[in-house]
Amino acid sequence: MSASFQGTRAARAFIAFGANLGDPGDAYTFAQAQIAALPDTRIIALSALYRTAPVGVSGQPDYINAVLAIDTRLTPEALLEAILAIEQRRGRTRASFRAPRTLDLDLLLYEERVITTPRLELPHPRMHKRAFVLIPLAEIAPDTHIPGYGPVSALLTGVADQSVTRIRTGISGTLESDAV
Ligand code: PH2
Ligand code: MG
Ligand code: MG
Repeated sequence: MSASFQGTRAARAFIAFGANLGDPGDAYTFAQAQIAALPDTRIIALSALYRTAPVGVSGQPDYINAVLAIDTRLTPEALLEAILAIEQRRGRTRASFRAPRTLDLDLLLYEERVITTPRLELPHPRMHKRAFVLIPLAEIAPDTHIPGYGPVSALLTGVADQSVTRIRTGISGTLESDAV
């Protein structure tokens, strides 16, 4: 699924947002504005925010996760560099692998491209088993095909044991549960 703008075909790509330090609601707003300002790039859809239990790490605060769909004429490599630069502008430091973070932006998918380089792996190698990616992705694009794994919607039952709660943004960055 691709759109066309400025006369040239654009690629549909998906970016995962994550944060579990600082003000995640504000970080999501920041990320949206920064991604929208990238050259030859437009935001197509934004998922809600989700509060998620940390996966693969222990003793960390819950994460706030979301997924953005974009159309872009940047190459996958240029897009990756651009989102890593956005993390840096938010003051992201890499204390250690999987340390708590103020802003994590991961390139999940770029069309149905399969790329394996030291810098970039597409599709994102762990996305198919992470509810904190699959659930927000299914909210905005359930038919999305993950190369090697099939449609997003078919993978949801496999991650049903992972804790993910949809939330909405409240006033000045507070995050309230949607549950009533
Ligand atoms: N990111 C990680 C490690 N574990 N767990 C959740 N729930 N959400 C994340 O974004 C996340 C994680 C490394 O990037
Ligand atoms: Mg990540
Ligand atoms: Mg990352």
